[in-house]
Formats: sequence, C-alpha cells, structure tokens
Amino acid sequence: MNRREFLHQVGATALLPNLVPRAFAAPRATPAARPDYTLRIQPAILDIGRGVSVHTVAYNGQVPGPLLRLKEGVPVVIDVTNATQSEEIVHWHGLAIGTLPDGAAEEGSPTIGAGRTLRYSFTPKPAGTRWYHTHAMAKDDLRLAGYTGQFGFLLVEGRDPAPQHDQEVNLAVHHWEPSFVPMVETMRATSANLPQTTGSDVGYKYASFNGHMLGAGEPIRVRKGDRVLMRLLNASATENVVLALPGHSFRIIAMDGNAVPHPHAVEVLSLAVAERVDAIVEMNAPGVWVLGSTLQAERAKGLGVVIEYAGSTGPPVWRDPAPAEWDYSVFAANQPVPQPAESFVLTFRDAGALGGSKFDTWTINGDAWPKVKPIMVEAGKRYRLLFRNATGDQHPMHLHRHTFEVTRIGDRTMSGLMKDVINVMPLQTVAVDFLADNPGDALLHCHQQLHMDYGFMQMVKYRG
Ligand SMILES: [Cu+2]
Repeated sequence: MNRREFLHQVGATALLPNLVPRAFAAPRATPAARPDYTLRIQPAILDIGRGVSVHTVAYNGQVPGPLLRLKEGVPVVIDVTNATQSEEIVHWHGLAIGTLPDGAAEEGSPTIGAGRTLRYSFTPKPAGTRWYHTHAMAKDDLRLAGYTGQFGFLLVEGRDPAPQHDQEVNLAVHHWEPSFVPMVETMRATSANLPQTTGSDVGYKYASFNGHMLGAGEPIRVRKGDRVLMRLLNASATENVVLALPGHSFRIIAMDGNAVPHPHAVEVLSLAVAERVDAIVEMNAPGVWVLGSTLQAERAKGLGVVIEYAGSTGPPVWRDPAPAEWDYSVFAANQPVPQPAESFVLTFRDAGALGGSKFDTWTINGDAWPKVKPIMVEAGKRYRLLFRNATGDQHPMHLHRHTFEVTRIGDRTMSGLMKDVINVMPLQTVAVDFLADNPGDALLHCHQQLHMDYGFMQMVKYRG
C-alpha cells in the first residue's frame, strides 16, 4: 500500500472527545484534515417524471451523485458516510490507485458498515472521464448495489486541455424498478443458435438520463453552431444501451476517459454497462430532438433526453437512424503491439441455474468465484487476456486499477485503444493487453450486476 493512500474509520475518532475530560478535549471533534468532498449514502425518493417516484439509495440524495472534479496527481480526501442499513463500499472506477481505497472488498478494501463513515484518500490518475459507484453485491435483492442510484461522474483533469467546446453535458444512463423476468423475454431467446440458459433475468419499468425520464426535467438547450462536449456513462446495473441523436453525429474522442487514436463520427453509439464515451456533437440541425435509445421500447421507458435549439419549438422529434454495427476498431490504430510475457485464455460459460438459484451461475475456465484461480503476474511485465465468450450474452469486462489496450476483437487486430471496460459479444473472442504496473490485487469481472454476483469474477495477483 502506498503510504499516502490510506483510509480509516472516521466514526470512532469523531466520538473520542466525548470520552476525554472536558479540559483536555480538543476544540473540534473533526478529523485532522478536512475532506475535499463528503458523500452520504442515503435513501432517496426520486421524482423521475411522468408522476413516477422511485425509492432508491443515492449519494447525497441526488442522481447522479455530486460531480467530483479532481486533478491528476493531486491527493484527494473523500469522506463517505453510510446512512443505510446495509454494508456499502465505493469504487473509484478507472483510477490506478491502491487496493485499499480502490473499493472492492475482494481486493481487501474495507467496507462501510451501516451508520459508519469511511475516509478515502488517494492520488487520482490517470486523467479522464472516470466515475464512482457502489461495489456492493445485490444477489437476488434488487433494492441493492448497482440497481440503486449510487453512481456519479468523477472527472480527473490532466495537463491536456479539453477540446474546444461551447458547453459540456454529462449524461448518465440508469434503469429503475427492477424485477425478475424469465429469460425467454430477452433477446437471446430469439437466436436459436446461441447457448440457451435456464435462470431468470432482470427487467425494468423505467429508464432515465440523469434521473429524468424522456420529457421530464429540463431539456438540453443549445444554439446553432455550438460544439457540445458530451460525456456519456452507462450506469445501468445490467443493461447495455444503443443511443442516437437524429440529425447529428457523435464525434468520439475518448473511450472510458482515454483519448482514442482515431476520433471518428458515428450516428449510433453503443454503450455497455460501465463504459464511457466523450464525444463532440456539432449542433447544426436546428429543431427539438430526442437523444435516446434506438429501441422504441426503451424510449417508452424513459431512456431519452430532449435537445432544444434556441428559437425552436414543438414536440421533440425522433427518427430511426440507419442500422449500424458497433465497431470498436474504427477508433483504434493498427500498429504491431509488444509481445506479452504471457497470455491467459479465459473461457466464459453459463453453468445454468445451480442449486435452486433464481439466476444462472457464470464460470471462467470452469469455475465460479471465489473458486476461480487467480491470474498471476509480475510487476513491470505485459500480459494478454483472451476473453472467450462461450455464452449467448454480452459481457462488459472490467479490470480494476489498470488500463488495458484492446489488441484483438474477433479476427481483427488493433492497437492504441485504451479502456477499462470492453464489451465481449456472444461467442466472440477479445484480447486485451495490460502492463502490470500497479502491484496489489486487481479484480477482473463482468460489470453486469447479475453476472458478477453469480460467479463472474477473477483476481489478478502480483507475485512476490
Ligand atoms: Cu457478464
């Protein structure tokens, strides 16, 4: 553990002055350093529009949580109080920090007991669009973990200035009011050639950007000629989304917060769970538009936001975009990449609903967490992970505390695309390379809450 990166329970310290004779009591009961930010994990009733209120848990009662603007390399102190009845933990997603502040119990990060406060201290890096969210488990209790409103943007400012823009808009996708649905209702059942499964899935009643269903809340107001920097985050527990803004394109400049080798404009963008995209949208088609899911059923649930040009009125317009395949490789380079010291083949399978469980268990090389054998690495070496998806589901794979380079998708090699989540499509093989440059346990898992809760995790461990 880095000495500058430490944390401790603040709750007990704060009580101490009451136990000390008055004459010796410190004038203030607060810890030595003031936190830069305080977050309170608390129950919240959110008015998401159309007369719907959802009961959830959110940071400081708001969705998304407070925007955290940090500076690369400048230490930060964040006090998090858990005002719920369940154990919680906060993960600072996409940061290369120590295992203790990282916020994954599997790595040994402390959890925050009900009613307790935990101080997180770390030095944020690398620069880019990161986020923070609960790393608790839900299992079959859909009132917990990723199903709640516990997520927020965390922007790490570096030396490079943001690209020139007139306004910035941060939009986080989330789905609400989860319930169990049989898998037969899901898309995979329509593909007879995909491996079939037996367990339940999760479906939702509502969806939103920034806690507002389509048509609720304020529209995004723009002027003709504006360059809008959009940061899009998929903070859904389980749903990958596909988005479009009719009449406009998204010039994608960064993925998961990291500049892409080839910025490229797309009309349709795919955002798997936990992925981020930074895009420049040139506002050159005056009108009132829907930025939303390409699926009508999802927009009906609320997954959209109105974009309104100054001087334009009328109901927001949606137009279906031309069908487009999502292709990560158009944003990547294709240079030779260094040979890894070692490659690890990880085969993902769906073991079905085991032992009377509602949900399927997911295995990596035949084992489910915590039985999955760790991946052993040595500091300073480069490694390759080959994700072989032998299931009919998509899996957004996330590696903690490291950034990886996507080096192959299917038959296509590529380079320079630096990410911390990669969506592996059904029956696809994806290779990612990473430099083992941050000793300590690093959790590798599918970010789909149902999958990670039911076996889909593995540890990367450093030797020595
Ligand atoms: Cu998965």
